[in-house]
Amino acid sequence: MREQQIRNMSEELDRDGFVHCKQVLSGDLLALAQEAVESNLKKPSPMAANYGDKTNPEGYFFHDFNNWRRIKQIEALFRHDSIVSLLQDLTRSQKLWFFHDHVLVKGGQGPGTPWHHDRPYYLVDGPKNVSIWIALTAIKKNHCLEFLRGSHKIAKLFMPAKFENGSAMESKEGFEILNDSALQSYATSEPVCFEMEAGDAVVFNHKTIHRAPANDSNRVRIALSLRYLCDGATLTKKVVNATPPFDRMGLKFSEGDPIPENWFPRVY
Ligand SMILES: O=C(O)CCC(=O)C(=O)O
Repeated sequence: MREQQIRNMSEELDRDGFVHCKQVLSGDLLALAQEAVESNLKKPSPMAANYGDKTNPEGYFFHDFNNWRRIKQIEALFRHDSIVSLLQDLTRSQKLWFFHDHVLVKGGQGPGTPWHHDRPYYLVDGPKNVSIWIALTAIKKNHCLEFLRGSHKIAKLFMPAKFENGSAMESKEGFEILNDSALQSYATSEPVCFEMEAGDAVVFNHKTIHRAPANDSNRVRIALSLRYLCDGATLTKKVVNATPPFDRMGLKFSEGDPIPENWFPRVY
């Protein structure tokens, strides 16, 4: 029964570019993830940012990245068998590396996140790379991530959008602008979103186009996204302002190099 369900979910991820996974974390593991975020909020890294609307002091959108080396709860989570084996089953990848963690906390009237896909923000490429975006609070369908079905199969790179105002970053050869008409032509169906309980997750391909609406509820929306690399992953310079900026942190590489495990640990 469970095997069949996982097989269906894996097919869904392959076909649609995303899949909703119920109760990935519960009990002590959910508490561990909540502790990790609290610890991050108390001691943000120099890369942390708040993309809140400056005219609205109530609204904020806190981000921070790549804190697993100093926040041990994050490392315990990304190596935990319940997450690793789920991703192994869903991606059917023979290898899995950890890329980075991303804490996202949206409170008050925290702003929406523009349509984008993650690949152009990352200096890694690969057909199966995924993020597991875990809700650490219950999130209503109208405040959760929304996905364009099948958009991971569009063979294009879209210019990253600035999270603070939704505008496209600089222009760069090889990257297209994801404006309304492009979105209309690529959306084969209505965007898909999910009602999430704390501990539910959505696993999505780094190439899947997604966005999130503003948090106009009176509840803080807390998520921890763990980003992984799968079979076929390589380093790439086809990136705009890499996030996290591993190149500016000292990672030297040539196009197509294999994944350096001293930067991105292998988890199986
Ligand atoms: O949480 C959000 O609002 C956006 C998150 C996102 O785009 C991502 O995790 O890739």
